[in-house]
Amino acid sequence: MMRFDVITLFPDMFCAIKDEGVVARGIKKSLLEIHTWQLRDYSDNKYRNVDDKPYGGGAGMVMQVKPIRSCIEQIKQKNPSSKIIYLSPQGQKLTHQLAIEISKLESVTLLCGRYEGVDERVIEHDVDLEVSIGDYVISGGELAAMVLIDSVSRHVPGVLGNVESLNDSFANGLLDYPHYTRPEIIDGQQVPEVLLSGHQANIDAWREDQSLKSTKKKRQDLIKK
Ligand code: 4FN
Repeated sequence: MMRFDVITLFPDMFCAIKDEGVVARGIKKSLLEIHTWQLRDYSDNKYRNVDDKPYGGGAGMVMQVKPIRSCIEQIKQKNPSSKIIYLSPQGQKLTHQLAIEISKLESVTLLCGRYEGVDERVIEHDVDLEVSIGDYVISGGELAAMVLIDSVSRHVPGVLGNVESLNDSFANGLLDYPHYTRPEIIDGQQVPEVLLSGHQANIDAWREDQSLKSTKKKRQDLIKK
């Protein structure tokens, strides 16, 4: 059983993964738990603010230490060993390998940034690991947290069905081979002959070759030295 706690200003966004798909099935099978925490509940004022102006001036607002620390403290009361991960552009890039590593943890707390992000003292004192999903601007850490939860959950034993796990094509670090389904011909486009041959060894060899060719052509960077 793997447990995710998520600290966010937008807990409702997480119904996108809680209600549908692989993660939802993992929850139904009691292999995963996702708990969201509304950061505003840990505000210390009646307006429920959790942000303030940046020291040194400049645009935007910064998420304050106090509400985040109070929320983490509450989460750690039940799960003292939970690793705190801050989703941020400064983080270590999320890869297949890192997803596997994170899936070995029993309990993970994901901190989602908004505005200009969190006060640096949270990162220094409270965060165990910073993770980034890629180099582009996004408006909040929530989508990144959902990407992480999805990619990590797939590696929790039992979450994927047998069929899905067999098709974990990235296991060899290469791009997938092309896929075809019925009909055999559509608008003059044919399914490659070998896939209809019933000769499994030939099919496997063809797919391996297609994977390698596609990776060399489209993603040279994925080819191991
Ligand atoms: N993003 C860049 C440079 C400067 C700012 C950003 C940016 C959300 C709170 C962070 C972004 C990307 C990948 C979280 C981006 C991620 C975020 C992520 C993220 C609101 C502050 C912010 C150089 C990457 C283009 C906004 C680069 N993975 N700031 O997006 O949280 O996890």
